[in-house]
Amino acid sequence: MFATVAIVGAGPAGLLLARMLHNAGIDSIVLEHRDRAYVEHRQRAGMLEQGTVDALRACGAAERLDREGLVHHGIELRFDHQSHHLDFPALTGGRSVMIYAQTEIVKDLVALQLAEGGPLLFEAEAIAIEDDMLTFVRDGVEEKLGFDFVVGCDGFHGISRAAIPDARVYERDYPYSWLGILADVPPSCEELIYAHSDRGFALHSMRSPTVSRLYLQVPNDTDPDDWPDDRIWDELDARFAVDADWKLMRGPITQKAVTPMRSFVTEPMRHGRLFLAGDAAHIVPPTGAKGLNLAIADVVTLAKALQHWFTTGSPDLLNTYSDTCLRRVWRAEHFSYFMTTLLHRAPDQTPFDTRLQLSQLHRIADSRHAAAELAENYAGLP
Ligand code: FAS
Ligand code: PHB
Repeated sequence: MFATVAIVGAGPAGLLLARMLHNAGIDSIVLEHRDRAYVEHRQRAGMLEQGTVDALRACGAAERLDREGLVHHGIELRFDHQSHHLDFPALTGGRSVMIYAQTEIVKDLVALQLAEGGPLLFEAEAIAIEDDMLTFVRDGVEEKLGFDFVVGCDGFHGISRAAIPDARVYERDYPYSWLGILADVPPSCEELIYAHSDRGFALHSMRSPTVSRLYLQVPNDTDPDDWPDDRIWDELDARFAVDADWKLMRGPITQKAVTPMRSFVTEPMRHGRLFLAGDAAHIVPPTGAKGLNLAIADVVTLAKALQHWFTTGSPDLLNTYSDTCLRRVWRAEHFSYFMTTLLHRAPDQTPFDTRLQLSQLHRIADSRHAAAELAENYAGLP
């Protein structure tokens, strides 16, 4: 078996890359370890930067997104029982963001790939990547796949990162996690609420006019089963408390999961014919809503570089891929770290630390410049 571009992983990075290469007339094969149902129903991100929406539209994968996506013109910061809205278009020269679940992006891209694209092999686990060949296992049988280029879109737990010799790793683990829920209840807000409280962080997001997505900071190693619905809603009520006429609507919780928080970057993101994209190369704490958007930005950059190579024979963009991506990655790493340490309550937090957080939050609420810095990073830098 041979493909011009072998893609390991059918998450948003691998699937969008395959779609963009298909549109550019470059053949690829996508290998995905899990089955279709698992990949399409794994609850993850939901906040899309304008660049992500533009990329999906440009490759013809945004028809349902444009019908069902929720355009948001800002976020609310809630602290000291007060609400402060950040007006993104006013602060960023017109940029907005969109809520559309990662699961839906994956479903849309899988459908397109199966209908029009190259092979998308589910339950096909890559087990070794060599210079011009990879080995994968399907139905218990080892198979070989030759390639001109191989792209590791296999996420944080994939194998591709290990194929880069002498990689430099930068990482930070956080002393808390997120308990994320899906609830069959209309959102209690038009746009997202990021709440700082003495009890810890909480985030009110959503998936549709009838489904809410909420998160609350919990200790690492929290067992979701220790959090019955009433306990979750009571805790969220306490953390979203505000001196205003506002009520958190409750409803049946249909999904609960705990996600640890980590910052992680591996450099470089390329070795010879092997390129890394998305979570295979970097992880951010989800407080800045950057993970999915970084993955998309990586493959947009790589698709352009591959198309440049095949149309001009110039390796220039391939040679600068890693540095180009890492500039954006480190900006997102810093912003995600900033938002996480600003809003969460560390187990060893002192009253001094809390005063510093509140001072920064008041600065953002009172200063157009400070608010613009957050809004520009959140809505996505060009
Ligand atoms: P993915 O991890 O999505 O996809 C990698 C794919 O590769 C998987 O399908 C995997 O099965 C496959 N794979 C792995 N090894 C393989 C092998 N050897 N052979 C073949 N296939 C293999 N980001 C946000 O912006 N906001 C959030 O709220 C948010 N919440 C998250 C919650 C969780 C639990 C996790 C884990 C991540 C979350 N993220 C969030 C980040 C997330 O959205 C990622 O940034 C995004 O999924 C990255 O996409 P990919 O790089 O495609 O990796
Ligand atoms: C989500 O809707 O899942 C979401 C939104 C913003 C974040 C994290 C998660 O910062």
